Amino acid sequence: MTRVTRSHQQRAAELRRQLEEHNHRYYVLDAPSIPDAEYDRLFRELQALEAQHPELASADSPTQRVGGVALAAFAPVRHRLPMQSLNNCFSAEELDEFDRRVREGLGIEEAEYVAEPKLDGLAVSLVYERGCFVQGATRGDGETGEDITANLRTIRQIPLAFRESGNSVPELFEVRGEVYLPHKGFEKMNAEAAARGEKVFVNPRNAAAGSLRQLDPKMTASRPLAFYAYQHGFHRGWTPPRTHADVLAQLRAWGLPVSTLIETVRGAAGCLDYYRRMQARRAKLPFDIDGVVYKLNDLAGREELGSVSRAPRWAVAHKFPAEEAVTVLENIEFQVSRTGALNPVARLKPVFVGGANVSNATLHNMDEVARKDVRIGDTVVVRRAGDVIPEIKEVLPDRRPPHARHVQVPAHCPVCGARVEREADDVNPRCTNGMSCPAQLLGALLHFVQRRAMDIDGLGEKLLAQLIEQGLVRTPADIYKLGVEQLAGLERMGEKSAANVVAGIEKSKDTRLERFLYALGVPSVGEATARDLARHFGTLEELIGAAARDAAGEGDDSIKAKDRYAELRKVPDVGPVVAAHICHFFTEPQNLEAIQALRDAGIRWPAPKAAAGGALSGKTFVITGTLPGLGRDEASALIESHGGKVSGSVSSKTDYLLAGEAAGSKLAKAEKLGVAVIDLAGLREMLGGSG
Ligand code: 5U1
Repeated sequence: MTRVTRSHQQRAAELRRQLEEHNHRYYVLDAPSIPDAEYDRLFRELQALEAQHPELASADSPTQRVGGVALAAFAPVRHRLPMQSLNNCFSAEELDEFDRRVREGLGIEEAEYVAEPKLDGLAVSLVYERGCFVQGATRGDGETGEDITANLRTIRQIPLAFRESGNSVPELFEVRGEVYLPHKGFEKMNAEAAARGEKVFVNPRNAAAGSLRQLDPKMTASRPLAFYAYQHGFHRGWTPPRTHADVLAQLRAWGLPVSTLIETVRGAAGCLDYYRRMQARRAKLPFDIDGVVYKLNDLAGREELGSVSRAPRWAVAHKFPAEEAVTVLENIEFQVSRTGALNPVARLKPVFVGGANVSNATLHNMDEVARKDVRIGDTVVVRRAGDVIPEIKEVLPDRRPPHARHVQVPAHCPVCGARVEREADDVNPRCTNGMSCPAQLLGALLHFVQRRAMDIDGLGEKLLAQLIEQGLVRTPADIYKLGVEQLAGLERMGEKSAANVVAGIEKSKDTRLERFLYALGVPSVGEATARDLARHFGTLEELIGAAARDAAGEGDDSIKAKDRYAELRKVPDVGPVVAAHICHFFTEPQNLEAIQALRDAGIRWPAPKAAAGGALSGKTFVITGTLPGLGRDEASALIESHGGKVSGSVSSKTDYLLAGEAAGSKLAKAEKLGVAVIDLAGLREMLGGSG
């Protein structure tokens, strides 16, 4: 090894610059300017130089795309700003509705939109620190994703460093976009898998998802994944331009791939025209798209409109119609869900539709079966849209055979034999056996152990079914009594696997309150509501206390319907129906016993930090206008770090409007609703002079 000299450093820098440039031309612009052999020669020269002088190594060198060792698991990453989802529209009328809401919300005659293809891939977040790619994550539940940095680095279209340097590069910048698998890559990957005698992927989306979730980045590197950037996320040290189109131009200038199919259009008519043109081009595109996305171009207008229920009001996905196929319905069976509902499921003669083999389709409920007059033996149209569960669209009555027959709801549960009942206001007949029904128990346990709930590694459906069958698990708390000796005796379980499962169970005891609440399976409480409950109440005791107080008012006829469940309804996004479910769940003695048993088993979570005890705990803020010296993201982070919640729009649940200069319609609405309006100084005062 020779001593590294200035000329070595210069040569390494020059090689990296050239390689990045060729990479960009090849992968992003699709316009290579040198032959592959020449690229390989430059690459090998850099590799040799770095091997000779390890001091020259740099994480953003093109030689370092596939590096590091295989991981044991992906670490969680909390997104600095939630990764929202999009509302969908399926018709020109729904598009008009969306456009009308945007125009009315902003008080304008015509809105300008950026129209983009909606790729059928996986949303990811890429964080660049001073222009260097430092962290990549999956969307996860929108608030917390998984750290897949090493895998994303292997995607050649993702620049390891921005193409610009100096003052124009932000201190911190988050790019959002979609990882997808082009058709060619998908075919190549499946041909290779078939040649090895392995299972092939059914569609590019599944193949892309599987590739990104490889613990060994070398595996991901071997998959021909691609990426398109479509949005900015959190940023520091960057002043956003006026429009989304300008943001996209900036992303392109930094070297990120942005779809060339993106256009700026005017009004709903411009959107619809774009939709029709994309629909016509869809079959010829080199990748799957399942619709188009329209986003308000004006960024200030977006701030005004805000979000509702975790989706922005300023954007919408216009989905292409679902794909359909005709097949024969061979049987209707009833599946018992974790809530005891007997859901009719159509067993079909297998048919390929919407990129997947389909042999089961949902029939939703018996009202739907009656409405569509579905009978066993019928020829039916099956519809499948994207990753949505396939459904029976309609029956073809002309093709009904004479032996076609109606299906009856069984009087007894097909799994446990208990009585089935249907209450007057319920669309579903239900098994009346609660957790004593193995199907309900299995459903509840599968929900309980899933990754986003208690996250117990190794406890899959087959193992849980065996544990139930052998009577080893009758309640979720029984899971925590399992030992290696009991598990090792089960089918396909050695000592080592059993020890791994026990370790997974033990590890799951350290959790977070929101995960525990979600794991309990309270009717109509999904992950987002569980999180809101945990944030609002801070402790389980507070939540149970509020449920008890709300329940006490239930029998009081002097309380009007709209005032019922007042405490639970203080939680953002919790309305009367959800509040009633929460109230009933947390006052039912059996549920409280089950919760106590779990806590006795050792399940614990950290005491609430600022989130509950902070100066702003339980208060909901909306931010509007320009705040002196503080970006909106920073203001949101400040409020949240003191336990407050930031919402996108003013409603009767808003406690404070934090208003800066040039506050617009939100200020007027707050004044109309009597919401307290404060400025930045007022916020700082509430924080006791801190922040
Ligand atoms: N093209 C495109 N797809 N897509 C998906 N834009 C886009 N924006 C998204 C999502 C989820 O989210 C917005 C909320 C920024």
